[in-house]
Amino acid sequence: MSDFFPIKGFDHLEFYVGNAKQAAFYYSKCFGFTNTAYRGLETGSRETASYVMEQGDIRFVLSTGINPDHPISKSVLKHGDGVAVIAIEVPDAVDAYKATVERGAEAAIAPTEEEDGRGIFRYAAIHGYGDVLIKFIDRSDYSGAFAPGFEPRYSDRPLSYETKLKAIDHVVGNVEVGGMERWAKFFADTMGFSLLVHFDEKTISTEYSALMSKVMQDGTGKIKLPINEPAGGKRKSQIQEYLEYHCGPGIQHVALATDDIIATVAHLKAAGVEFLDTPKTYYENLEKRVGKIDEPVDKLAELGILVDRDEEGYLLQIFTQPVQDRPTLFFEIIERHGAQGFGEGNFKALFEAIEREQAMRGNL
Ligand code: TYF
Ligand code: FE
Repeated sequence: MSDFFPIKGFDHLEFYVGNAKQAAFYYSKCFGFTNTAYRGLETGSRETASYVMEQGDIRFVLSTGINPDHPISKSVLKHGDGVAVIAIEVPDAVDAYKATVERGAEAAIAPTEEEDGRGIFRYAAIHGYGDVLIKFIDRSDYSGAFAPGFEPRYSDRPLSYETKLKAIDHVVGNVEVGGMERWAKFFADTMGFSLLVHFDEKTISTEYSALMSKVMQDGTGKIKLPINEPAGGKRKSQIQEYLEYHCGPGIQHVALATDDIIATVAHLKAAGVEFLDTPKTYYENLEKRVGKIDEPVDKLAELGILVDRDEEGYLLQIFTQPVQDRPTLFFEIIERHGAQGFGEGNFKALFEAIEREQAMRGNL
């Protein structure tokens, strides 16, 4: 199967937040992003303020509503802070919009052109799961800072510039029971994505809870979108907990790739980012379980980094705590050494760690 329109890769993720100025500070000071462009009252934007944050090939846009009636303010009231838009760069946004809408996607933003002295910026959007928008961006005729209306920012290097985050590896959605099939089919039918892996409830279960997941991928392998749904268990699934606090389907985690996870996690931890903890027993017999790895195991253990191996190689990964008061969005940091999986071998240890947190929140 191949895509119904060409895809260049992730363009950005847009977060809707209650206070974009402070969120920008967090992603800069703790995660090592640089603010490269801004739009707000000072630039003539009366309704919203947005901060473009960049690191490696990763671009986050942090947006807030300036009045209570703006859709961003309403989204934040309902969902809390989180990722509201998955923006994909394409060579032709009209073509991407038409291709998907013709195949049954629900239109959200009709093809739009914005022009300034730096060229023409084109975009369109369709609806994804929950209130998430999937935006198509064509910046091939645009050379300005991010988009028209934004002013470039020439910030100093952020404090933790050594975080070395490099790219968006995958973006995961949580949907309601029955939604996994439906949304996997949506990405297949409207965008031509194909199924990379399917984790059934037996692969992803602990003594107490379970979930199912299908990973959908575009033809180039640049866009990987796993979709989780809760499955039955003795206690509440972490996916159910998310759906309750987020008030519906939405983005659960964003995995950020690095080539030096030890340096990245050491910096994030020093900057105050909180991670799920990994029991010391995880590292007993580690190399018996995953084979020989080219990493200092004592350092991995010290930082709580998880290891998994598949036929093609190994990967290292670790998960943050939720990054807002609601137990909703969190980040994964991942370093791949050949492995193209998602850390299946770690699911049990990971989900047990999440359940310990759920218990502390009174949500089991
Ligand atoms: O993206 C993945 O599939 C892995 C594992 O609730 C995972 O990062 C899956 C579900 C989940 C947390 C992590
Ligand atoms: Fe993941």
